[in-house]
Amino acid sequence: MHRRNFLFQTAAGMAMVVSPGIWAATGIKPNSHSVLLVIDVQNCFIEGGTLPVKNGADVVPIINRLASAFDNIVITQDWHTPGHTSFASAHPGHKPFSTIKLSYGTQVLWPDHCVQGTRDAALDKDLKLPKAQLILRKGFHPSVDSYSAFEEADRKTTTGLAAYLKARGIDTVYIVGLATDFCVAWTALDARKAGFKAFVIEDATRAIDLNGSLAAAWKEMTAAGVRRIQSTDILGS
Ligand code: VGL
Ligand code: ZN
Repeated sequence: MHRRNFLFQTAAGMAMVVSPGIWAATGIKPNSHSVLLVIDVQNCFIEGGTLPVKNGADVVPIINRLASAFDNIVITQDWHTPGHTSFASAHPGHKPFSTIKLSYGTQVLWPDHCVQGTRDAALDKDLKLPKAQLILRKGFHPSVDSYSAFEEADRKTTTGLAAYLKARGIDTVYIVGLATDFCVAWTALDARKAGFKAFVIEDATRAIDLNGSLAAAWKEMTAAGVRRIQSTDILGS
């Protein structure tokens, strides 16, 4: 007997094949209202840098491949002043990877990293994103950190990214880069808060994973409606 399949787009842009009783994801299609947000793929977060994320370099070829599926690409750079408040070295007696209370809340203290204008802060040389339309720098206020590409850690100061994306008619963000549990997660959560649909492409991210931070980040992202997908969901296998 002939069985009919119905192919249609969901609100999230995911094509679903529906045959009697079966739902299967067959692909997620970014469109002209989507942006690929490439978070902090910088020397500092890759082997040989000042705050290396394990296997951080692995995301680069995946991101380069994903780029072909997007009309809109935005890159971010963590871009700290020397002596930035997120550096343990700015707080005598405190060690990297410990936490401290600052005026805006609890801050993880990091090794000095991604200092403005240094080679360490430059984008990874193998990242090939000639189509990227904006490079947004964040974390440049000496006394406020900014994991999120949307809003600084004081939860008051905007980077302007939500307004920029909305002015350009973008309603959906696909997030990749470093690190899954810090800048990627905070960006994804703020994207939801600002009203965007948000996908994190898991295999195009790598994590720091400090005291269970990776599991906690996925839990929070999932609860906020962030969709966890793989690059093959977009590119096929
Ligand atoms: C990041 C720690 C400190 C990140 C930035 O890009 O995830 N993590 N600064
Ligand atoms: Zn930083």
